[in-house]
Amino acid sequence: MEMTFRWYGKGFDTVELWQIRQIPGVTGVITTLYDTTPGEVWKPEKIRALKNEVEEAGLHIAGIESVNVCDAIKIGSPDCEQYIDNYIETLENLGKEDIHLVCYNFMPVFDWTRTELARKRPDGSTVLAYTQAAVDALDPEKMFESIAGDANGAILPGWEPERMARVRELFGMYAGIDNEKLFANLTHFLERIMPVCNKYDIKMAIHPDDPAWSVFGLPRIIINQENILRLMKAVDDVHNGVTFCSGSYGTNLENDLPGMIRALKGRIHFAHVRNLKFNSPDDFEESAHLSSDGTFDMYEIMKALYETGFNGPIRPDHGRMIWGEKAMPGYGLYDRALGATYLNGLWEAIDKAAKRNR
Ligand code: DNO
Repeated sequence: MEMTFRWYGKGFDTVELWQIRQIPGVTGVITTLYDTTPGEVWKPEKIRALKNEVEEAGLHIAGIESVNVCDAIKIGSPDCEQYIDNYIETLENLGKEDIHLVCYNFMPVFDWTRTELARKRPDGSTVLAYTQAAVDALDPEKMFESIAGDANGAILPGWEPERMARVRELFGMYAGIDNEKLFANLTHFLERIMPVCNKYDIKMAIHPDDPAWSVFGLPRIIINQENILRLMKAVDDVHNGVTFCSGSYGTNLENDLPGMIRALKGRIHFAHVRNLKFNSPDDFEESAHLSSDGTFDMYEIMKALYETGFNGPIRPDHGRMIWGEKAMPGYGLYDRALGATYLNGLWEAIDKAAKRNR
């Protein structure tokens, strides 16, 4: 595996590349062109400039998170073929720049959903949190305002203000789309892009829906082992793969995370590893990465990745806001750096133990 760190790009991220470079063991960044809108073709010059900037800082681009899929493709509206062509062109431009991993999601309207961006924990840190009761009480159109208010001025990934201004319209567009239709549109999209992925060896890695169930009555499909395996079989090409996000699949306590990793052997191309602390099955908060701070056994998660021969990038995921840092919620420097260090420690121990027992 390679330890990496998400970076939103200069001007969007409070963290700088030179700081990432100083986190022990981190060699790559997971980045994006944050100022592109879903559906737009990524220009070769912009990709090249981003790549140069990262390389000048002594790092490399380990993957893109995300090339967002626009709603037309998810809905399968008449203009979707044109948008798929645009996506293919973006992939081609990335492939030509030697970029071989793309994370994306297929969640309608909202990307990940949290109800609090700054819940205070007993140690004074603040974290993102989710309570089902809060979602049930909220009008979806108010969701954006309630999220934006706490965002420290940052634009959150997947919550672009231009899209959120059209929330009512977006809901209307998804009116006839149920889980099966969404699944069929996803399969169609993957079938169309597989040739370019094969040509440039680009591994597509679908990010799970977060939380892993339907919110506001919208369809959601990438939520459990059964559905993700169904998708792997439906387009049975190694370039159709998975972002294994422990914090997203883990929102549903019925998901056996190490078991899922084993079942997906060979198809996980990217891993987001973080912990959650459940106060009840309907209320969780994003704790520190350490096993004892949350509900998941992080050792077992890392061990399952190790034992299945995972060799893609891992990144620590959302961190707590600590030490007075002001940053995009979940994406400060300090706690994610602690997360990376902890995950590296687990990996080293697992690796050494495995080699000794051989
Ligand atoms: C949240 C992230 C997601 C993720 C996308 C992938 O912080 O994990 O926004 O990047 O869903 O497309």
